[in-house]
Amino acid sequence: MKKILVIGACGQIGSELTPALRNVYGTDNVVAADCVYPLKGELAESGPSCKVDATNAQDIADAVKKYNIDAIYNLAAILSAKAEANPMLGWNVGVGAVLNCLEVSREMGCSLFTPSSIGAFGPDTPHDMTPQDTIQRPKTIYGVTKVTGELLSDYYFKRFGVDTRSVRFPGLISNVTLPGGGTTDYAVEIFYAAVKGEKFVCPIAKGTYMDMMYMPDALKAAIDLMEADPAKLIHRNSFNITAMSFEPEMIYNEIKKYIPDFQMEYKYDELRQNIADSWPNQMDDHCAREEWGFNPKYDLTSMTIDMIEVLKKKLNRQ
Ligand code: AKB
Repeated sequence: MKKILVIGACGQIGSELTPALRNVYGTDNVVAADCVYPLKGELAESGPSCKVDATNAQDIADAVKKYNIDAIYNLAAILSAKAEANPMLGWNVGVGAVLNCLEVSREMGCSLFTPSSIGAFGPDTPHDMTPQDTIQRPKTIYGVTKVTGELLSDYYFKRFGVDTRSVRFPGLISNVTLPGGGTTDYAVEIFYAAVKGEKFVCPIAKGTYMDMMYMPDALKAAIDLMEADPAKLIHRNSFNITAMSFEPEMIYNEIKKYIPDFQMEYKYDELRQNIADSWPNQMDDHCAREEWGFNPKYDLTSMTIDMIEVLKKKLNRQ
């Protein structure tokens, strides 16, 4: 059985990917690691955990050695808007951590999953049906780190044979851990406001389309890609994947079907709006579908129903 290290286990993706991996590979085979230690609650109680600061290569190497790890999911990230406010931090985590994981993987024989993002594209990229292989000239430090991570990961695969794989995640909508510092965060925050009965102030302008995905589909994608037959992978770093594309008015109207009193006003945030305008409206993800069977389950309607149901329970708003 694979032994897996999840770095950034307490974040938006890690807090759900770790239990999902434990379900597949067994609790003892999935080590939850984060720079904030000790871990608390379910993550700490349901399996092994340790401290890993991904900007410190020795931390990663020690964990790999101690737990006999053969696959790493590196989820350490500073999201787009937050990285723009602190570019050095964005670079150190976005590239430093990736390079550390690549080196440890090379030396210790691990496979490595590192998420890329729609942020790896920029204003010169075709915005509609954004191709898998196309212009990548992002104007954010987050995007620069994502493109660098993609290139380094392909380099380590070709040069050293490290089994690196990655997806370009769209905005991820989830109900366990809030994102924070991202451009697509509004699509999570809008649900919390609606379920709490609060008016939502939308930081993204009407008509701004971005790719999105519900977390269960993102988790399945990450696990499926790492299980995919390497002989079938033409691409590796990174695959376009998307489940839906919408603009704020569409998600607002969908939520209103179930919470009719819900209100939203627009007050756009210049930084986030500029970033959103530079990202694709909708990516073409046929390579992921053909090469490893990517096939998301949730669309805007089914995600909205599930999000509202789960958040009503979580926030005691039955
Ligand atoms: C962000 O908005 O920064 C992230 C992303 C799309 O990579 N959610």
